[in-house]
Amino acid sequence: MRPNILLLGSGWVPEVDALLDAQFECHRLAQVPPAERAAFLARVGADIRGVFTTGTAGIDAAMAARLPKLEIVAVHGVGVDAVDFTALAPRGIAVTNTPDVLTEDVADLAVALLLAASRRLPQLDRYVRAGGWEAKTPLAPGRSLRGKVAGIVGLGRIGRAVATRLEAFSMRIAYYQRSTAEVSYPRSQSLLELAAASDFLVVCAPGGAATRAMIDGAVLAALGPEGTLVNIARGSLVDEAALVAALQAGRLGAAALDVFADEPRVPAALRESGRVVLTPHVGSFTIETRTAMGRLAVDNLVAHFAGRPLPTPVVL
Ligand code: 8YV
Repeated sequence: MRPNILLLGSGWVPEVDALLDAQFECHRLAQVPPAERAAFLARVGADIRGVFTTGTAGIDAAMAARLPKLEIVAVHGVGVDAVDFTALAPRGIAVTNTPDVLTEDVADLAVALLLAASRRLPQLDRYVRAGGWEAKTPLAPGRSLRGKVAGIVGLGRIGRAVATRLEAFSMRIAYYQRSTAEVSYPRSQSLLELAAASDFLVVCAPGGAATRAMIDGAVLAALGPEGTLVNIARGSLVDEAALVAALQAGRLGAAALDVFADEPRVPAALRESGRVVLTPHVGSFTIETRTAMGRLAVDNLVAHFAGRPLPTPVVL
């Protein structure tokens, strides 16, 4: 009898669905109309032994409670902040994620956002489309990167990959995180100190209770009217109301954001702002990386049910 798997969220490539269907009895919650989900879970919940979920969907305590035979949660993503470990750990439920395979593409998007904000690519694109060039409408210049300070918040795998790329633009790198990393970049004593020293603050730290709203009004004010916030991590790290207020008051220069507090909802004030670049949480969204993430998540499930060691367990 093939193990029953519950799939939460969406966003993996079709090849991954095929891999899952080849190994497991798959139950896809996203394909069930919202009004019918409770009945669906009441019907299949007791048979579910594995969950395949995304970094943003995760699994909460209420869902875990409906799955009494749950043994493993495979997260298609590196971030596990949406997984309720307090509900899973006492039951001995394993959690896996997909580190490393997405590092380079997420770092690429951070740099793309930083460049888009500094060189004002969305504004320039709109300018050309709207005929501003032919009409000789005045145009504001961008800002160069050379010699500027990129402050990296969280120098983990992705933070380091971002730093390496930005060094190639002759930027100066600084960072802040609680522990000191074995790198030659200077570590600021506090997030506030890093923001004050930075022209671009690039948020790469994990989400979760420890980092919630750490980018607050004071940090944004320290980054300043010529500073730019780049966030490719989690929306929860930023106090979004404070961000909107800082942009509106001109206390912050610009923001380039791939992640938001309440995805997929983006505050109207951000959507209407001329100082922001917005993307819909797509750091890992390339065919290559999403295929690699999906395969790794499936490999974890297969290893678990074959009694083999998990390729990428999350160890807290
Ligand atoms: C995806 C992510 O949005 O890896 C993460 O933590 O946020 C992303 O790669 C998501 O997990 C895709 O399923």
